[in-house]
Amino acid sequence: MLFQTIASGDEQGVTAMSEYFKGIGKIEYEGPNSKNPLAFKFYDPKKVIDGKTMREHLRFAIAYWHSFCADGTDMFGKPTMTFPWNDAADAYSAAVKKADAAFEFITKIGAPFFCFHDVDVIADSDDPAKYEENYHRIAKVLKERMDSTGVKLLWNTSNMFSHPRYMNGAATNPDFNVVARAALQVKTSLDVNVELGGENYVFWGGREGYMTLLNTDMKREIEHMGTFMRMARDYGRKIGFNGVFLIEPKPMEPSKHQYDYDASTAIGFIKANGLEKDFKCNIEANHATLAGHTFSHDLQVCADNGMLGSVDANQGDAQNGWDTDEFPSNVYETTQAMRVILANGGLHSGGLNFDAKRRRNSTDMEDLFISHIGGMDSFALGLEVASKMKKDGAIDDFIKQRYSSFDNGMGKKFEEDKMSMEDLAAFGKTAVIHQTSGKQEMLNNLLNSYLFG
Ligand code: XLS
Ligand code: CA
Ligand code: CA
Repeated sequence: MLFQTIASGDEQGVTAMSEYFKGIGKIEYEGPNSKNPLAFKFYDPKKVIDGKTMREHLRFAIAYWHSFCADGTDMFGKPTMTFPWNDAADAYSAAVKKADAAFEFITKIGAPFFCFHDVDVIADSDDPAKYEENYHRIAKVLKERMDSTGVKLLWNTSNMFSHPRYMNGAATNPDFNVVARAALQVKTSLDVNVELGGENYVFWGGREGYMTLLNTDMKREIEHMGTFMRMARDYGRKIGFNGVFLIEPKPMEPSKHQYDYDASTAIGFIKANGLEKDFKCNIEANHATLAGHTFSHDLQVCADNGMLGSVDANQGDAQNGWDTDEFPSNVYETTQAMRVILANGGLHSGGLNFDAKRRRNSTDMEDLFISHIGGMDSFALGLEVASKMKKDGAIDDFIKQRYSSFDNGMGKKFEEDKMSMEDLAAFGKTAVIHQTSGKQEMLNNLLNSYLFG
């Protein structure tokens, strides 16, 4: 039994908790030679790299929706997983049990943070007053579990894509009534965020987009989204939300065209709406690849713009164009991601949130642990290798050298914006051009030697 006191639960007649993940204790680091599937091979939370522990660098978070809500249902099949915490007399008791299971899991896996949507932590209600009341009621339970375990809230968000009222969008809905109903969810989620001391608040706009221009005024919809986010920003600051607002880009799915297509688009939107002091991006690996980029590309775009807020750590499937939300296992990807993150001075108030689900046929309870262990180990490996790359400096030096013609003389003047087009063209008349190799294969080989050398 992990928790001795469950005041809010007891109050409501929910009896003291049972252990949901029986037979599984705290997951420990056992090192690369361990054959124990329930142990970390590479994630050693206390190991210091570049002056910070792995735990401080990686700031892992557990996603409530995939880990404690999704039951394996897909477009073609029924649930494959049954959760003991769903077996309760009423929605509130079920939510308390789910919270107990969640905090048992988060504590045993050793993640410092968690993330949730409003309707992950308590059943949705069509009655607005009930929605608010139920959400605040479960927030008290979450607060108590957070206080007793030390687990913190990386971010929460509002699910404004599942309910049929949002079929035409939330903040971008052509019906003002729906926009206002969406505001109730965002306002309440911000209230709960402040109550729980959240470090960030996320907007992911799955339905903020459109299917056809034949029924859509795109300009008006995007302007509405800007107005809505400024209102959210102002309200958050008013009630003492000191964290970072995050936009999570995704190009499509469920909408055909989504307004926050990728990091570049989201940053353009943030700047166009005067939100740059309060907003950054939450980059999901699988969304970046859906947009036709690499994960590290979108991270780099954010880092270059001072907009790297947080990360949804997962991976897609190279053979299809879906958002498969797999647990990260591709160490090339995690290494390149960690290289950008280290150069960014870390994740700051962000973290690595496992927005990832075990496959629907990975049905043992222990698979929830094994999948997270794999994801955490993959990022720990990525961190180790990225730090080696940084220390060695060969790749950074190569890049620096590649641009050295801008370090002095006319090149420097150009970078300092001190040349006219006539000056530049005159220089072009006499410029001597040598063919310079980009050396991509050599750099790939170098990356392999950092990984496996
Ligand atoms: C869906 C998104 C979603 C956000 C939070 O594709 O990843 O889960 O992270 O609403
Ligand atoms: Ca996500
Ligand atoms: Ca996703």
